Amino acid sequence: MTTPESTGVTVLGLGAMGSALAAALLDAGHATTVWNRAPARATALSARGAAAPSGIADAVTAHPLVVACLLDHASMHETLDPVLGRMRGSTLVNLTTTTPNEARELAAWADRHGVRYLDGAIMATPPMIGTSDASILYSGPREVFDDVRPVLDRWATSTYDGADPGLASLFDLAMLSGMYTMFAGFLHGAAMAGSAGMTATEFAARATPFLSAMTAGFAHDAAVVDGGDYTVAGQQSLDFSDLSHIVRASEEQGVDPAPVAAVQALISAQIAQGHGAEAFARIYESLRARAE
Ligand code: FVH
Repeated sequence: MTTPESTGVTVLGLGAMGSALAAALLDAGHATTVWNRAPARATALSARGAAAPSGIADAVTAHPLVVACLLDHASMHETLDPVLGRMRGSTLVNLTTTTPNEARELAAWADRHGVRYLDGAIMATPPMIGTSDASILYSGPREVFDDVRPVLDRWATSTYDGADPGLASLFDLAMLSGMYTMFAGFLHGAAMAGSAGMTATEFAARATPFLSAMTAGFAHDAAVVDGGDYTVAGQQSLDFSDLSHIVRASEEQGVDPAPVAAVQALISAQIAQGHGAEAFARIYESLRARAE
């Protein structure tokens, strides 16, 4: 399948993100068919020239390329189970957020129905779609990615992460895990400073330059982890990194120490195993142990 501008695309799911994806396709001149469970959400796109059949079967058979951007894994099955049998030979690009195993299950389900499946993970907000700030990760068969790439590139910088359909989701969720725990740490700090009357805005102004500078340490810790030697000289040791005083200070101020206590638990586990003199980055080994 080739995807020049004239290639039609069906978009299923017209929430904030699905609508942005469909609008970008219309902007680029693609014949676009849209479908949403609540039909009113198709009105604005229909006014811009999108076809909007009322039945899902008409939508998924309108074009050989179908893009889904629904709420979750369950809504994928709820929407497509009744019609997947009619999509044999089509390509399904799924941009719905799922876990890696849910993406793998959807890939096998599509394969059983003779549907080519590519999984995608959007690293952007709806207003970013169609701009150079947007990024979307993909995984699944390379030839499917290559075939539909001209359409994918309408939305964002497209990155191919490998044949395992779970990889796009895994790498997306890994980055979100880093982001959310970083924000939780910031908000915990804001609550500690707030216990003495500092506003969160004032704390943000002070914390942002410091925390931004600290991110330079990611590459350093990554090199230690990848090198597998936590004893290399010049590292901040786990003994030195003991955070029990921060946990205590938080409690003294009446602030829940949960985020920093979670880090302290990882440090304590490594010290208990006799690694106190080794680098802080060694907490990676405690986290990784759950996967083995
Ligand atoms: N919005 C964002 O910033 C993020 C960026 C990162 C990736 N996410 C994921 O994209 C998926 C869709 O997100 P969304 O922002 O478009 O979400 P909503 O605006 O809440 O729209 C949800 C759509 O899903 C439809 N839907 C929900 N349940 C069902 C169902 N059981 N059967 C069929 N469709 C369903 C819903 O339809 P309706 O309620 O209007 O009838 C909307 O079209 C999502 O995976 C994000 O994690 C976006």
